[in-house]
Amino acid sequence: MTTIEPWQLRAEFARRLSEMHGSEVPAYTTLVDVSHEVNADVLRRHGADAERLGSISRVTAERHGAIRVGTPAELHQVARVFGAMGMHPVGFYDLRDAAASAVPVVSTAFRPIEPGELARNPFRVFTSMLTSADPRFFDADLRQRLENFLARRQLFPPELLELADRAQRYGELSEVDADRFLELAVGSFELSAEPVDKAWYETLEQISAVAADIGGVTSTHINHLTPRVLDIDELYRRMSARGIEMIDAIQGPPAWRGPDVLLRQTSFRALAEPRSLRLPDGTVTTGSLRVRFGEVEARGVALTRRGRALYDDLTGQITQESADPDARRDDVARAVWQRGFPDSERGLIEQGLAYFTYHVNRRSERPSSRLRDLLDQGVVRAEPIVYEDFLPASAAGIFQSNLNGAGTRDDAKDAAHYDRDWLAGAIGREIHDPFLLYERQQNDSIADVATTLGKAVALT
Ligand code: OOG
Ligand code: NI
Repeated sequence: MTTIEPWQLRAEFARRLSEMHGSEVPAYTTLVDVSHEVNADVLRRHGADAERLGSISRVTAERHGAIRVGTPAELHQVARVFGAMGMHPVGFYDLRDAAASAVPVVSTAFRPIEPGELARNPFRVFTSMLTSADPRFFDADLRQRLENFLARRQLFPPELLELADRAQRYGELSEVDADRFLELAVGSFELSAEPVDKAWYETLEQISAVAADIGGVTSTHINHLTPRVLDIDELYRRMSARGIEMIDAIQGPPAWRGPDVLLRQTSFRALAEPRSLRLPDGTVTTGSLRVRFGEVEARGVALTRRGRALYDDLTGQITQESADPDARRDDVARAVWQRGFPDSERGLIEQGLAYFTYHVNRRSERPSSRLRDLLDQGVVRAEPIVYEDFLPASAAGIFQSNLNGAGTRDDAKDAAHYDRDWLAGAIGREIHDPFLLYERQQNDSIADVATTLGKAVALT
């Protein structure tokens, strides 16, 4: 009997989700088409160099999704469904303070964590949970109503959760079960036709459009599905030229002459989608809601903690210097980077700013124990480890630029505390530290180099 492994479930889930989302949001299909065109052009122009941060087949299939849920119990169920597909929670993002507008969520990303699994299919889902206990957004009465509403809904059918648990327990599903699992999983993220209670939705919308999208409806849905592109500046130009309204900026590091690092993202604005609304007198009409947008991203090398601190510092400098009304943010950003960031991979290695794997090119009679010398001699080469995660400021920027009103937040009240340990406890799983995952991959490769050369080697 043929059995289906977690990575096959993940790849097929990503494929079917993409098909479903394309039928719901046609502009997404345009975004995917334009991304493919840009990628083909970059590949033609740069040849093998274009694939330094991932093979073209990986990049072409690569997507991240974004979903939003209301409670720890719902997030726990999400962890079961994604766990079946070999996707584990990585990182903790608190977007409540990263955004100027009211974005009352904390988030994690479910993704594969082993290099081999990432190579098979890197599908990841940025998953946000409403912070209903935060009194800056929800007073006691509204919190109670919200939590009662959320407690009554069911996002995932029990059959799906049972199949997910079976997949986790046995590490595989039969073909028949896999097909049923995928059908139910994709169905759980479709936009529901169930009428939205207009008054309740609007009550939450006054606080935050994100709160209304999560807690104002009885189901969840995929908010966006993001393709990866090799030249995001070119993509931005081509989408704008097609008359698609993009947000003002590309989030993340600037376009510059040095290596691509971390993550650059941009999006087209949320589109009005017809939704069925129930009015207070019980009649049902068709209205429209603007919630779902389209996003695209370019990925670069993963930074170490030190590299990340430098990134955050430069980002702060850019914000400060572009406050000057005569300054153009793009020019400021490029200047700040040229001044403060190494413009070569070798520079990143020297300063311990980014993660790489190391590989032996050729044997050597008496090899040095310093990786730096081995690189100079061409005995060893370094390959960048691609950043698989997200950036809180960019995520907040993407959320925010797709909200119409700023919402309300009462900063006189104390924030409710949520952190990584709390989230791990709530979903009963470890939340992986992204830095440790990259570091392990780098260290494993250095250990392999040492084994091959028959000599202990070290990075410094
Ligand atoms: C998530 C927004 C953040 C990203 O890629 O940083 C995000 C959402 O809108 O639910 O998707
Ligand atoms: Ni996203």
